[in-house]
Amino acid sequence: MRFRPSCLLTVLLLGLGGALGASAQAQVGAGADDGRPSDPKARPKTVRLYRNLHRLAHTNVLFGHQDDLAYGLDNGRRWVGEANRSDVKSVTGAYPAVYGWDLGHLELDSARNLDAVPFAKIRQYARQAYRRGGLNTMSWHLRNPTNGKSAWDTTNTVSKILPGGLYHAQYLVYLDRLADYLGHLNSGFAKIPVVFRPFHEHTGSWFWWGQKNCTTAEYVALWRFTVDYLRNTRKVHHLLLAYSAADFDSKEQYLERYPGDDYVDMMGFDAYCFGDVGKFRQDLDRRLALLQLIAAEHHKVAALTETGYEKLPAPTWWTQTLLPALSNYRLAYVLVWRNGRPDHYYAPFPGQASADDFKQFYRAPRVLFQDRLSPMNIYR
Ligand code: BMA
Repeated sequence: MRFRPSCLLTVLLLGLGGALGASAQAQVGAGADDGRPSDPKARPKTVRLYRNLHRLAHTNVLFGHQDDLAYGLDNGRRWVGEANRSDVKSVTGAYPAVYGWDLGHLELDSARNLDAVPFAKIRQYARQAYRRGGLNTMSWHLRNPTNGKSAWDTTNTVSKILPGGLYHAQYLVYLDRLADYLGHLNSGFAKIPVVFRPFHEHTGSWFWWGQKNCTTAEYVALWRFTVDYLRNTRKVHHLLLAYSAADFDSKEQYLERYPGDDYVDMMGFDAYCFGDVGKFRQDLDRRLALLQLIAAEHHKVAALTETGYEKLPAPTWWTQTLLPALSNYRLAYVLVWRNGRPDHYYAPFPGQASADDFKQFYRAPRVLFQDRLSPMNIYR
């Protein structure tokens, strides 16, 4: 649904009942900053999705989960690849609104991603999510093109894969595989719009594209080259580009490696809770406030692109920590990381300590899961 400030729409929105909070309804259409995506040739559904995300962020935040449909946990044991299963749905009755996937190892022409999810399955899941009216976002923990080691191999790399570099041809092989895959993400004749989030957490130094592992000019050149190649050489026009930092403490730091308004649609950051819940909340608030300001100045959509508290030991983390932070800012979505192992999960499953609190979080008017998002049709 696009939020045009018309009477008819107001009636429709009110008719949605609990779909939007009371304060949210009052704001619909007010001061909407609904620009076009940075790609001048963005496909119509991608353009409409972007407008709707801009508008929705005034009133709601979409809840997302990485690898939600691919696997999860059951009393601490793993389930993998069961049709229509989702830990988020097992607890709340609803699928998440945002589905995160990772394309790491696609560049190797591997059948499975770095977390063993088959790429053929990711395509099916993305299609299911899209048909339900959900949003797909894809990150890319791509291998180091200079030596084939992992994304966490911090050997000096970026200068060597840019045009003129010794490993540029190898990077093009990686990019072509990415473009082939994205180009075949479709539902009928329509390409499925994707929030693509490459070279993430770049203010940290744990990936080969991280802060200490390349210069600002190199990072920016890598981003621009990648986007130009996908758009101009490979004609991929169904992406919204997400620029997503790790920790940052100022606007200057956040923007230091910003590739420019023509290359970015969404601005976000990744932030995890590591036990000190109070500190997490403080840091999160400070960064969300900065992000909201920066995104508004650049007319971009803001999102909390990754968050979570591993193993969720605090039973009320959802309603007492995350929700109050989300409610204060304009964010299109928040995504928690994957339920990968009994010692590495970020969404509850039935019986998990925070499951009841997560049900309350699900009922918060501001937070949208798939059930309340679907009728809004973000692609229309
Ligand atoms: C990390 C962990 C890893 C995983 C990687 C990419 O945060 O979850 O186990 O391989 O993300 O999904």
